[in-house]
Amino acid sequence: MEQTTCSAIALEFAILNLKNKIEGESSIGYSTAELCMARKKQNHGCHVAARTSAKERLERFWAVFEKEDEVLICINADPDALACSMAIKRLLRYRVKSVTIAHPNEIRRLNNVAMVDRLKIPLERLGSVKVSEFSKKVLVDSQPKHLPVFERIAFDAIIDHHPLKCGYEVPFVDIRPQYGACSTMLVEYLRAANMKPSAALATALFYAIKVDTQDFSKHSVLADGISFRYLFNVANRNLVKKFELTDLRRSELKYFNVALNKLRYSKGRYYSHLGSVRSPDILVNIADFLNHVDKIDWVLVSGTHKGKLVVIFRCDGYRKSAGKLAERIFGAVGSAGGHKEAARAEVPLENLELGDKEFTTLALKRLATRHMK
Ligand SMILES: [Mn+2]
Repeated sequence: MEQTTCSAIALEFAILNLKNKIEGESSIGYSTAELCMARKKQNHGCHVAARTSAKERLERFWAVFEKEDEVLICINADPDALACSMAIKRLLRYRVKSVTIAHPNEIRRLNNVAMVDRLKIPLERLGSVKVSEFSKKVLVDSQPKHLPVFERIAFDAIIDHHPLKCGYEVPFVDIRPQYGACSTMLVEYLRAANMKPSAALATALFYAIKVDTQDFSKHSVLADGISFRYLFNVANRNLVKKFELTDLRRSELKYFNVALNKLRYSKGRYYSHLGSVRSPDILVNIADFLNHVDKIDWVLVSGTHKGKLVVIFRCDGYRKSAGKLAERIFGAVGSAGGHKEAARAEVPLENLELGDKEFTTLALKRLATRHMK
């Protein structure tokens, strides 16, 4: 919440300064179009709305559909794609006979499951619908080249923000890679259509922009900030917080007990080996949790999964490198690496030459201490 408010305020300044400039020219993001036009000259055959306003893009998008159409929206389900599909469904309401959203991937990430459940987003698995029974197909937040299943579908419209991959003949294409989130583009479509998003739609789009721009710490453009600010008052930010927080299964809570029971502290460092775990993801949750503790410089949490020792490293990343430490300790016997503040190692248990001894928190501590000052 605090973070949201901060970014919103910072953005508001930027937006106020540039508001007039932007409102003067209602189209943002030509560079893709120009890039694509250049590629078109190289016979790549790619149509993009070049130098068009949001209103013109909307009209051209709408022109693809007819009243009797049964529309299939294909997505590779992540928050941005989910939000975009909801927005397209809204854009096409009363304009077509039906709209179905389908995704080929299983939604496993709990944050995404929470989003789908709580916003009641109606979804089908792509494998269980008959693509040929739909008269129009739309691809959003992805391009045909991203997935073989998408490549086999003849799309009528593509809206995306990933790097442009030409080479398909599609009646309507709007690809703007400079945008931080595809949802930003869809907010522009909704605004051009004078459609005020419902709380559920606004919440989805707001969350999507947050996720894809990593709270504006990753690449984004002013347009992302404008859409974000536009959604700010409509979106339910408590619900967004809930999506962000949801990353634990009830069945995983018991591992916290184990982790705290096995915890060892030494010289500002926490070590804990959990033994066998059902998924290594829980090691990440526990390492992140221990990293909340004051005056702790390093957190090393390990567990075994499918014949491998998995070790999660956390530190502040200031004059320390978790990635380098992970490599020094485990690089010779397994795969290890990561960033300054977070790293991971995976080692086949046989490489640890444990004999008939069990790996323990003490063994983890000894291994690590050898490579730490
Ligand atoms: Mn995206």
